[in-house]
Amino acid sequence: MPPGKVLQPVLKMKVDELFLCWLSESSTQAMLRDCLHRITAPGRPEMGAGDAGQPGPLVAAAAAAAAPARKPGGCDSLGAPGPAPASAALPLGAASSARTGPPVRGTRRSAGTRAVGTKKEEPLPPAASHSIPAFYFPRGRPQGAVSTDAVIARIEGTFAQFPHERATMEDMGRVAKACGCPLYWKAPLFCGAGGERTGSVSVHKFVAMWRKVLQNCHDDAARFVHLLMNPGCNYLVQEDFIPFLQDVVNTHPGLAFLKEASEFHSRYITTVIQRIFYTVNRSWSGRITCAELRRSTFLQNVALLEEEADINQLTEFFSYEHFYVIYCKFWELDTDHDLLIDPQDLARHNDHAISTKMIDRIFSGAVTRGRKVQKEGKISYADFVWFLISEEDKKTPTSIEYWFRCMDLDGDGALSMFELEYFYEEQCRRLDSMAIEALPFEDCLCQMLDLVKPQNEGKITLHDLKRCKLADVFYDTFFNIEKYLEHEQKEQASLLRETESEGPELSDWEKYAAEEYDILVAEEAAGEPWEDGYEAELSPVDQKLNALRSPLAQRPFFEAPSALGPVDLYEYDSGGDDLHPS
Ligand SMILES: [Ca+2]
Ligand SMILES: [Ca+2]
Repeated sequence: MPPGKVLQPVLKMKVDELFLCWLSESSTQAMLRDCLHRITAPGRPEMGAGDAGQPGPLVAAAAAAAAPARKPGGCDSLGAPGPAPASAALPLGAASSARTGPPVRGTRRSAGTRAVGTKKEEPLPPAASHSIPAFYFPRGRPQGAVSTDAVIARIEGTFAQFPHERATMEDMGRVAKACGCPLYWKAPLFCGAGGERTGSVSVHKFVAMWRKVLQNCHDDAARFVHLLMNPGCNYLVQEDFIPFLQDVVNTHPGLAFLKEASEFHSRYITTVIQRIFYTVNRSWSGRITCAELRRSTFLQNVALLEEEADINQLTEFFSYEHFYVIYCKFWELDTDHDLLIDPQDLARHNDHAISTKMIDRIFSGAVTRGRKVQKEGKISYADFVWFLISEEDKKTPTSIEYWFRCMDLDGDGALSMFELEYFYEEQCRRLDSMAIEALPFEDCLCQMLDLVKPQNEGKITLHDLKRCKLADVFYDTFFNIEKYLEHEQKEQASLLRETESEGPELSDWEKYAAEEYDILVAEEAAGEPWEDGYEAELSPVDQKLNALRSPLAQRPFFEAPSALGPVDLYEYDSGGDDLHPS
């Protein structure tokens, strides 16, 4: 017998029992009698009414609260697994998901229990239950009275200054400001009004579009998604970000030096899109929903683009230096420069630090998108972005998930002793070949269990690894020989101290990127890796460009940038096979 079916009636009986128990208390009866008097006596009818029907309204209100929640849930139907209700609304959010029976009941019961306690003095809970406020807003929480008319008037005033009251992309900065949006919303606003197709937007079309957005989308996350999404979707896929990022490349002062080098635009855009999905798309669905966007810091970063002229300060997504490091690292491995790398290429990363077993797992499809590339045994530049960030910072949630997917050979959501031994065996062999005595697996296992302290012995879950704060040490022990030896040299205690004192310091990734960038620039200054027409007196900006120009000059082919904004379209084509709803 399914346990749910047994459980639910029993819970209901318990609720009834508690209710009867409460009802039979003499204090309750006295209070009810008192309330009845108040109903019959004129003056305070609302209180009495609420009280007399106490259990009724409670249930009704809960049902009413659940009902509207179901509808927007349907909007999200295309079904990114999981992340529907915002975590901020957790206690009530749990009750909203109509399918999970127990939490709903749990909430109701605890409300009733609380009523028993407070009932005696003051009949408060029924009044509160009358107005359980709406708590699920997939398109943002409606703000009080926003004066749409004033905003529209401001927009119309701005358009009046343009020839024929039509705005081109160049005018959109002023339109964005009239809308009250951060400057770099200009391209999304332009796209949202169909400007991409026609080259300019009429005042009527824009106002109609923005009015609709203001009416339906109540916060920045919902608006941003609405402006860039494909009609009928409620999420953003990778290519939806292209117009926005192409505009950043075209107009951000921190990227001005990249202006003529249009061949690098697509590389930069590809990189930033991957970083956005890496950090924001916590569900790994390939679709960023409003809820995911809202939980992330992406829109704050978009707003910062306006204030920060040095794009390298925006290390989370937009940093040019970070892009530069990732691209150069890829370039070193992709010897034939077809923008694909095979397992042998990837194995050369960091001087063969990563085990072959792990390299094979990366190519197994556990952490990559796109069947086509996978079938040919190669991964793309976009996949490499995920790899490098995960490899160099094993403490972030996405990174911990990335390596967990790789190590969980059977995909059962736990790392078994067998799976750990499978990876450790190669580490031992490699240590042997370096004439270093490896710890027997049993001893290593003890150390690791001590480090991770899994909740259930005999297997390690994702949750265990996220909680333990030393996922990097754990992972490196099993597949990165170089970093494993590094960790070994440090005391575990000092590792912990390091972790604890971390705070808002640089992340492992930021440290890595900064160090590597300096090395690359120094190498470039010394004329080491690519020396064609290099001159020693170049500004750092020119150095950067030169460094990029030289590898690209050797490329056998290059896609011409399309009007939309050039990104490695084949990546999205192959990714699209997986992503399009069937
Ligand atoms: Ca290649
Ligand atoms: Ca497993």
